[in-house]
Amino acid sequence: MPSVREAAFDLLRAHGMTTMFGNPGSTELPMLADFPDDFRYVLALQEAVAVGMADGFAQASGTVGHVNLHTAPGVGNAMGAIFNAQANKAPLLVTAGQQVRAQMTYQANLTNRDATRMPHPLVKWSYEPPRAEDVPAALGRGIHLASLPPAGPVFLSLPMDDWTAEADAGDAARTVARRVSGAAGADPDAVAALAARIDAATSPVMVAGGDLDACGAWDAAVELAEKAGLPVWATPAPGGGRIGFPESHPHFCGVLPPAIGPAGQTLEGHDLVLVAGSSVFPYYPYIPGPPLPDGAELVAITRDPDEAARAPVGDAIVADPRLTLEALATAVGSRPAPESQPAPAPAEETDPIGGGQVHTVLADVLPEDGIVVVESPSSTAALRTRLRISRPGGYYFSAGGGLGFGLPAAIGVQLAQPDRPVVCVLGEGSAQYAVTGFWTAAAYGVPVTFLVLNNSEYSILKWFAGMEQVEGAPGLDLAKLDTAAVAAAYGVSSRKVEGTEELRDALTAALASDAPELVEVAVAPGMALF
Ligand SMILES: Cc1ncc(C[n+]2csc(CCOP(=O)(O)OP(=O)(O)O)c2C)c(N)n1
Repeated sequence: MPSVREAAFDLLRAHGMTTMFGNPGSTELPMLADFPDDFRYVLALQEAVAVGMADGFAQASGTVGHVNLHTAPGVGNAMGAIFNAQANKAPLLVTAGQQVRAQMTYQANLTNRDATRMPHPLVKWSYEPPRAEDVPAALGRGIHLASLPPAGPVFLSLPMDDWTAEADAGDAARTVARRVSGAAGADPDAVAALAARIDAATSPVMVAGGDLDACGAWDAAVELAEKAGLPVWATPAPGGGRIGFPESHPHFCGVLPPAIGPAGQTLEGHDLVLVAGSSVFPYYPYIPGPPLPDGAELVAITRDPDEAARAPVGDAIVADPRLTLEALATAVGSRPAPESQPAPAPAEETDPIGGGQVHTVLADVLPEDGIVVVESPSSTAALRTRLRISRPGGYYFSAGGGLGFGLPAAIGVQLAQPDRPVVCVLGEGSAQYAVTGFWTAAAYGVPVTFLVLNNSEYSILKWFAGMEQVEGAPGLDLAKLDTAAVAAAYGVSSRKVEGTEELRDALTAALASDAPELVEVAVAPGMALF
């Protein structure tokens, strides 16, 4: 009979889940005993960083990411990152150790007394198997649930004495053999009706969301846009964790503003809005107004039933966006291409340089297959204007908005995509939420280029203060924060630069290096909107 541990690792292996992120404690050691040679354990020094790495890894690899946490306090540390993972729709298996079953009832030290309730609102399923021999089946159920749409994290609390128990060989083999797939196409009648609505519209438009990237729908989106002559907007940046349409394509118009009124105004002139792979819409801040132009209609295609149900306006089809867009591209009639948007004006030159200049340089030096992982709040808009990401899997951003995602996620993305250069673009404030990730990058030789924009303040919060008519709020300045020194202390080679020439040279060298490198650039305070 195999042990529960052998059966569990066989299952993980069968799903290609041979990378485990984690931070171990005494309650996790029995799971990690005799760690198989074909598995890789990636140590994070804090649990939120472990989850962030697993999140990036899961999204960029297309497999279920596995992160193993230390019982109650480890899960507690990880909660913000689990929140981000569910917003990112990252398929994650989150396991955590638990006290020995025999002394859980007495609440021995480190017992997580309400283990399944702890991460509950943030995960699709939270479970503690009733018996040791149920652990492999519970892991299997968790892996399938995490990856079925809408993908997201699941949580399993696993008592530490379960691993050496005997598993039933037949049950274990049947669990390992199971495959579950969830790409469901749309009802053909719904596709035909929607194609007819697109054909009948005077000026239809598409809004592309990040889930198009996750479900491999770029080609289908381009095919439909080109055939039906649709201009294409990207869904508002705060919730667009990924990019669903090539931003250098002549049909691409820009990123929709993230507030109700301005988004509605931007869509002015269109009578049918086709949203694909996004909620309607990830709004923030609150600027009221009609969500659509007068008389316009909206249809959303999403594989997330909750997104379909909660949209404030329009109809929705719950189906796989790739299959649905492919079917639509066949069914719609042809129309001429829309007028292209003019290229953006060069970024304004300032001293110190601004986010627009930084991202102009980044656009110049980033190889075509480069990936950016972005957590630079005041310069995200400028980055989207300047970079025009045009390859699938080229952009990752925290759809949940919780800081501390970017730095570890970039490490996970780079581990999943070792052949593509990864640049992690961080505000100096954002970097601080996950600095221990620098140690993992250095210790495992993960060659991420960290680009830190230092404006010595929480710029975006000062901008929000203006929006919210708040005056005199404390805690918005970050004088003397030396991120390069922090990264160097963790073993990442770091340098500080000023001006576009120094930045260009430093980034070029960092991208050519096969080790992690950090470039910290001094930038002007304030928002860089383009
Ligand atoms: C976990 C978490 N805590 C706090 C915030 C609130 N917050 C949003 S942006 C921001 C400032 C980020 O500063 P920095 O990275 O320097 O970016 P800048 O606005 O200066 O570009 C803060 C604190 C958050 N989003 N997530």
